[in-house]
Amino acid sequence: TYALYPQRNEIRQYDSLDGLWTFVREQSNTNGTGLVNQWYLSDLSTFPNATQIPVPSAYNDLVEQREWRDHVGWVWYQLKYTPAQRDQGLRTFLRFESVNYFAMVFLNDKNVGNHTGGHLPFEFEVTFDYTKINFITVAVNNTLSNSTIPPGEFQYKTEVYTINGQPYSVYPDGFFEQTPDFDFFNYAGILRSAYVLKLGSVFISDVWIIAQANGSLSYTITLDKSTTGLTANVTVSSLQPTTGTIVYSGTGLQNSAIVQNIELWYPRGYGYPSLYVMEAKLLNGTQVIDIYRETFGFRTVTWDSDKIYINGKPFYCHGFGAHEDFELHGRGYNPVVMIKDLNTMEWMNGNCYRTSHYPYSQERAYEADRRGIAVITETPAVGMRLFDNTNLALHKYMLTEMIQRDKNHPSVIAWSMSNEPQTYKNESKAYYQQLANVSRTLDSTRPVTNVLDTNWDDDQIAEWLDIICINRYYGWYSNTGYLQTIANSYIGNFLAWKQKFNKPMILTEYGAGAIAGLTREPGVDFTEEYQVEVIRRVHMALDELRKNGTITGEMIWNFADFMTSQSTTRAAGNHKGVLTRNRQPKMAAYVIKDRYYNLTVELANA
Ligand code: E9O
Repeated sequence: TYALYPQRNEIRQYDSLDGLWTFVREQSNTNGTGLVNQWYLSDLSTFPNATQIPVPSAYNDLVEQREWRDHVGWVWYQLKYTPAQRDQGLRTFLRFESVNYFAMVFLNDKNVGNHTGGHLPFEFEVTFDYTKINFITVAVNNTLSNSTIPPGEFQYKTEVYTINGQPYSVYPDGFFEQTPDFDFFNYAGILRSAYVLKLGSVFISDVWIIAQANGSLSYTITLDKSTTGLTANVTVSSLQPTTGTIVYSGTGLQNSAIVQNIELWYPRGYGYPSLYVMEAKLLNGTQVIDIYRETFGFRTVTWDSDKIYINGKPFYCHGFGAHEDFELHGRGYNPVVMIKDLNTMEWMNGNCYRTSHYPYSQERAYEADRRGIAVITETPAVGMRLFDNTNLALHKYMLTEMIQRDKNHPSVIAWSMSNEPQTYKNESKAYYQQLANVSRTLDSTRPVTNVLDTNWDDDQIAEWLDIICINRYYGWYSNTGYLQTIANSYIGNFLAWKQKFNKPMILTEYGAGAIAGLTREPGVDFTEEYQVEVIRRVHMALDELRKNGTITGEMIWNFADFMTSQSTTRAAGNHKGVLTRNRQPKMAAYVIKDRYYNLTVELANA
């Protein structure tokens, strides 16, 4: 699989496959009726239950039927695609930015490839038939189990009474419950854009750029197949704030240099997020056979036992845990929502976010680069509880795909291996040691972290981490209603972690649920006042922990309300957002905005 974000230029072309696809839903939890009957051989639009569903989008919230929203199992997408005659002779690939969860891709009568896991891209080389309309069919299965990442419980249920000698069955035949082991709705389908990539017989399959604050630049260009006699012309020029000043030019598929007079990439508040673009021209003799242009920035992330540093300056991140989540399209990519989200983060003076709990779209990563927002990028692993070799192999694969995809983004300051795994279990120790090694082997320039909800005295993996990220909910999940206990609970807990591990720490989640408009004085849980009171108390603790060097960042949970599966603790979703699901502020948003403003000013003057 290839890592580069699709690009159109003088050489490279692609067709977008976004738009309406024919869509057929199998009944929940069938054993693949469509596969057995080879639905990919049929024109699915002729099926009586066929409809159209937009790509990109989750399908769950687009139809007014419970069975649609709560569907578990196979759905089928199909698109008719007529390749252009002039493209014969090019190599073609079907590329998907995110299909959740398991995807089988067919072109006409062939299964061209399968992919496991949402939120990371994949592509398969295909051969179109240039004499006819081609059928692109994608079968998607969203079933979660012990061996999916993220995991879920799948359970058949029966309960039979004997009444007057007759069996009386509570549940309908075949009844099952699917419960995700995580607190967000398992939105499914083709969640991000799809493409037909059109490339030459040899092409650039990867560009890996390492650019540090001292001006050191090294790059490696990988070709899709090993070929002798090809070389590359590489130039690096400024992109923002100035455009077009060439700072480096060289040749070869691999090279390194010290580049003079560069401007560094800084997160907002600390400096300007200067960007450069590397243009790689692949040459066969004098003929240019491929071009790829990748943005990047010169910056260095380091850390000691207390802090993260960006370009040698201590960096304190103040931002958000978030979700890609919105009405109607669920987790489907939408540039409108993405831009509104990033603008609102900036309005609240945030300087960072974590891609909880899966890698966000690449479009967002490029925007974070441009805006100077620091990002902790997280794999799709949330709720891990089973640390066996099957999961380890898949988890390594996902971590690798993620790092390969996002390695060139200066905004990415750390890799998070997972969120809240059950790392009080002994088996987690060896498992995470191996994962941390994968991260460091692939990318030695960024710290590796994991978001923990264990405690300092039972956690098994903190020793493998460069930065310890912790989620804590004093005053919400514990000591509910007892505001006076909050500050000391945080301070005591963080000092205990620090004493044991002596590593930089970030509070990656804290907060309280509030239903927008529900108010009461004095506040009680789920009112806007209570949310404000809790986070003010947490901020008192954070100020102390920040000033004494215990923590290097804070992120409130959550940026906005988001959808979850149904539970008695969730009222049409999780309401810990400081914004509503429609991105309108609750009272808490103004508290965060003020705090992050003050932090921005204080840190800039530090
Ligand atoms: C993960 C996030 O996806 N952390 C959860 C968030 C939440 O709001 C969820 O949305 O529930 C918090 C986990 C807190 C664990 C502490 C439980 C203590 C029980 C007494």
